[in-house]
This record gives sequence, structure tokens and C-alpha cells, in this order.
Amino acid sequence: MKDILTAPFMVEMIRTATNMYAHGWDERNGGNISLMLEENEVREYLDPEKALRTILTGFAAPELEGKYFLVTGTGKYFKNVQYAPEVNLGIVRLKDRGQQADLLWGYADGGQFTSEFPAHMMSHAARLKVNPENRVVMHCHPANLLAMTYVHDLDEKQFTRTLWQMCTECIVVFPEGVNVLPWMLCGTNEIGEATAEKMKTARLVVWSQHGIYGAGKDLDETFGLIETAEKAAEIYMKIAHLPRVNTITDDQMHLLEKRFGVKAREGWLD
Ligand code: 2HA
Ligand code: ZN
Repeated sequence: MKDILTAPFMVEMIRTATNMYAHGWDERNGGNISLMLEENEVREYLDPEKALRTILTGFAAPELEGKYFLVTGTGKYFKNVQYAPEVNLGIVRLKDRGQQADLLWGYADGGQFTSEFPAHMMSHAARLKVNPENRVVMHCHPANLLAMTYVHDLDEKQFTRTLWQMCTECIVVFPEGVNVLPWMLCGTNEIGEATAEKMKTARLVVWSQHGIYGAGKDLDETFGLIETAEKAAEIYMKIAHLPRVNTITDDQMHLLEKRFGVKAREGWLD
């Protein structure tokens, strides 16, 4: 067996968590990441028949039975992932219609996956139906997106249009826009179900007064989505209190659609 700490998926996960911490998106134990793995890539590094222990998930996700995930641990700090991956991360395989997970590696101090595991798994199931290539769900607390949920209308179309207007790239990077949930209690199946419902139509879901969820085919794409939305929110927070003299018009948005071969969410541009 090869050393799992050298696996490309592990190296990328550690770099991503470290980078997210460096961006200030993951204070203390804030944030969580789940990365779906293929059985053949896992087999090079561990024996999938050897479960260290079994963890109850508290929900059912039959579509994900047998799937492998590398997931950040509950209560763990992104800051520390690079120094002790085996304590702060774990690899699980779902079984029993997703109601249980076999721990195959990690959570070495007796821990378990993130408290947001329901939102992650339900979002994976929802995104896989839209795009079978989806592999990543990522949650974090970027300051400007969070700040924006205190001062901006939470209507999804209005929220998205403001973000699109803040940087030329936004409509190209997330043409489907962002969906927005009102404040809800985190760590519950209810917020998991609500997030997954919103994931049917967008890869970004804002949790008002809390943070954001992103989904994508790899860690880079997902990080980049959140990074772009957060940059737009930063610009909004710099200008929101000033008179708006200029903007990106809907006509200009249509030029971007044409130039980059993207289509904005139906009905969200004039
Ligand atoms: O504890 O971010 O939403 C990690 C979180 C919960
Ligand atoms: Zn959070």
C-alpha cells in the first residue's frame, strides 16, 4: 500500500483547507469540506474492507450508498489540518442506505465527520443528479458575503444581480447565480434538506448570517466559485454606502454571455 499522505486527493485537500484558513474564511472550527473519492483511487492507499469503526449518520441518502468521502472532522480547525491530517480528516464509506458510515482512515483521536455532514451528503446527492461529475461540497464563513446578508435584500435574484454587477467575471463564473437560505439552525437535517433543495439550481448557496456552501467537480472549481462570489461581496461592501454612479448593465451582461458562451439564470437579466 502507498502512503495515503502522498495521495493527490489528500495533498489537494490539505492545501485547500490551509488556503481557506489563510483567506480568513475558516476561523476556529468554522467550515467543512467533503470530497467524493473513487474506489479505485482509495484502494491504492487502504483496504476498503477494513473498517476502523462505524459511525451513525442520522439520515438516509440511498443514492450515496457505497460512496467514499474524505471529510473534515467535527470541532476541528482548518488551521491545524496540515499539521495533523489523520486527526483532522477522515475517509468514510456510506452503507445501509447512507444511515451508517464505515471509517476507513482518520479521525485518529476518536472524532467523527463535521456536524454539517447532513448538508454535505444531501448536497452531494442533489448535485450529482444535475452533474454526475460533481465531487466537492465546501462550506465556509467569508466575511463579506456574510456582511452582505445583513444589509442586502435576501431575494435570490436581487442578491445575485448585485454580485454579478460587482465584477465583470461573476456572470461568467456563476451564470446560474447564487441561491439564498434565510437564517436556519445549522448542523440539522432540516438545513441539510433546504441546502440540497437549493443546490438543484445553483452551485452556490448562501446561508444568511452564517456563510456559504459551494459545490463543484473538484476542489479548485469549488474554491474558485466561493472566491469569486466573496470578491464581489467585498466590492459591494466597499461601495454600498456610496452613491452608485456606474454599473455593469444588463446589455453588457448579455455581451458577456455571448462572448463566454454562458447563459444567465432564466429571467434574471432584462
Ligand atoms: O462547525 O461551520 O456550520 C463548522 C461550521 C458549522
Ligand atoms: Zn458554518
